Amino acid sequence: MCENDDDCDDMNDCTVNGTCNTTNGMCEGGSDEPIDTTCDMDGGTVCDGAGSCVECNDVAQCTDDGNECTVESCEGGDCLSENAANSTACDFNGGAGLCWNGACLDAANCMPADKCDDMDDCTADVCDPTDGSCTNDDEPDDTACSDAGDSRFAATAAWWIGAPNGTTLGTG
Ligand SMILES: [Ca+2]
Ligand SMILES: [Ca+2]
Ligand SMILES: [Ca+2]
Repeated sequence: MCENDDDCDDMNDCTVNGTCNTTNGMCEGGSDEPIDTTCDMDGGTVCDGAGSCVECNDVAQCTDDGNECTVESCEGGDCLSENAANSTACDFNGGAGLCWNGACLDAANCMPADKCDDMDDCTADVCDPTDGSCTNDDEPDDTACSDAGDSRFAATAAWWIGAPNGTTLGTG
């Protein structure tokens, strides 16, 4: 039961408080604050438009860690950071670098840049900048590629041997 509007404060930064109907003692009205309204609770700084205070609604609201080899994202109101794929190009003190487990390392061991290219779009060509070794593991199923020959061959082979992933072949 409320006696005045102050009693209708739900202590939530992301809701517009209702007002007290003194006739029946009920709080009435109230709504969610618009998305991106500033808030300070639950570890968040912006309202999600649905009454919750979250870290982000968009990745632009996440702090950039200044590291090219980590990829920030905003998912479910949380700022996340994942390592960029190994062998992604980066700036190593102004020179060529490669990302390796989230850090930018000198690419000297991996020169020229196409050192590990096996000419197959359906394998990920990864050069380890710590020792220059190459790996060319298969890309996950359904990774886009331009070299139709290789991908079709792989798909056909999977079909004929009845591999479980053959079930996805109907779309291609
Ligand atoms: Ca409120
Ligand atoms: Ca980053
Ligand atoms: Ca390749």
